[in-house]
Amino acid sequence: GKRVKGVQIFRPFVYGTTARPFNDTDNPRPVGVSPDHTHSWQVFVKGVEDTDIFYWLRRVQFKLHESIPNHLRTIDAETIIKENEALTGGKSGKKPQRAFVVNETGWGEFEITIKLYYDSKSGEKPQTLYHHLRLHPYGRNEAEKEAMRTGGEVIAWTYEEQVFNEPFEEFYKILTSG
Ligand code: SLL
Repeated sequence: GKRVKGVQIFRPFVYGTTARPFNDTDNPRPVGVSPDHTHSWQVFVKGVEDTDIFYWLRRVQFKLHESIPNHLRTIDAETIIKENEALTGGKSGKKPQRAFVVNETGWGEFEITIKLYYDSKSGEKPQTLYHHLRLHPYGRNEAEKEAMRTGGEVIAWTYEEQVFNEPFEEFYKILTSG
């Protein structure tokens, strides 16, 4: 295929983790979860303000710590889209899923490897991101830590921009017909 010369397409997205300590009120440890697990957490890749990214990002593979069963988690856009289609018209009241996401519980922080796979028409190789799972309040100062403590959530999110440089014509159409 031919490339569209002199063109760069930017698509914003956000990735990271959100963690919550177990407690007796709004986040009890689920039945069956090991008593040494202290937190529930999730890792995700999604569009900014939940905008659609499934048209350019087709698969995300999360590599978790090896102490976690099934530590390689692969999420396909196609699977989420099918699940969303099954929801429409349903009475479940569930909202469509816009994110590549893995929900887990655990006790320790570690580095998560996030591999992004693009639409095959893009000709782009997969790209790898690294993200440190944060369970404990952090910050540049005590005030920032205190804010996380009282918020009950430890948020570690990174805003990124995916650049497609001189995309193939076919992929350019996909990128711009949204
Ligand atoms: C640490 N280097 O020592 C890190 C390792 C591993 C965290 C953290 C296991 C969860 C499960 C879990 O939370 N591992 O057993 O499913 O802090």
